[in-house]
Amino acid sequence: MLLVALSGWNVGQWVERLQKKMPGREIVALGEPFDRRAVHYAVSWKHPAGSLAALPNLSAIFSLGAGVDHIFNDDRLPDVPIYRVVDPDLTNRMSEYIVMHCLMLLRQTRRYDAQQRIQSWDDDRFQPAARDVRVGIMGMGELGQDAAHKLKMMGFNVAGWSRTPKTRDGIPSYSGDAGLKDFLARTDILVVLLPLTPQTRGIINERLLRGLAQDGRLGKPALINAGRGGLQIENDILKVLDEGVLGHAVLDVFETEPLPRESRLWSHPHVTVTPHNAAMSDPDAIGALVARQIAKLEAGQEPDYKVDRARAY
Ligand code: NDP
Ligand code: OXD
Repeated sequence: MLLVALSGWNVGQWVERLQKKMPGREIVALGEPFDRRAVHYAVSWKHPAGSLAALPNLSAIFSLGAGVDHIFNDDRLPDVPIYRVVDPDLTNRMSEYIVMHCLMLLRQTRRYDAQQRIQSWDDDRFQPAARDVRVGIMGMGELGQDAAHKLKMMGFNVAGWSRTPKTRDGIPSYSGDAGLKDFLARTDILVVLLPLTPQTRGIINERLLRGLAQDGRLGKPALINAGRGGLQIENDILKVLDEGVLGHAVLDVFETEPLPRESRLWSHPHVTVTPHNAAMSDPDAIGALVARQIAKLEAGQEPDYKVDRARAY
């Protein structure tokens, strides 16, 4: 039996799509009556803490997202392997978001939108070339590397920062604490695609943002965070925006989600907010992934994309 343990997403839709991908398998949603001994697998998106405990035959948990911080929030998490989403559907969605916002920053679309509203262009029509804009990606994993590759194809001058060095596509790689200062100093658009772990919590803070390049072709540096809200200190972002140290922030994720009505981020002229949907998990694509992963397990093979509990991602 597969237990569907979700909060905040449409449970009925997930059960229906998972059932289509795994006809014949018994699937139950949390909240329905079920025999706890019959559960062998669970899929989770922000499952309520403790809801996966006391399942004596549970052998694997599948995160329905790429991130797994939502799973580690459970202080009664059973000690079984956890697998996460790595899937071209989700990866493409994220790269669309990152490329789109880098291009919007490059081509200053918000400035022209504002000018359209007052029916008057200013005299400054010059647009910098993508090759003169330095994008720095924090988190060069599945999502960061794909975004880096696609941004490079668009002509941007791309580099990455990660825990361990990378050698792909000739993209300059910076790593660890030792590489951070130089990475920030060459970055005009900072793209954050890190997982939320004890090491990365609060990493997007005033000190880090003050380290971004101030000599770039966009005038002021910009931030795009599509990783997790816990990576950022929102008061610090607002402070450096107000001071003009940061030119613009594009935020898909927030310290508290949904973004509270009273947050200044909603109305700040240099902030763009989106509702944590940079790369939604599509039930068809991710349902098919879960079905493949369970088939592997039942064929005696190790499923892909196992989460390292010690690293927490
Ligand atoms: P991966 O695990 O593939 O990549 C994580 C990257 O972060 C790796 O390059 C890793 O370094 C780096 N990293 C982790 N910890 C550190 C650290 N302490 N210092 C420096 N680098 C570090 O994850 P994905 O690319 O698949 O996903 C990234 C995140 O994107 C997810 O965890 C999730 O939070 C977020 N996400 C957001 C979505 C949205 O809609 N907004 C949708 C999907 C995901 P190394 O390679 O050296 O291990
Ligand atoms: C994910 C997300 O982690 O959607 O996949 O945030």
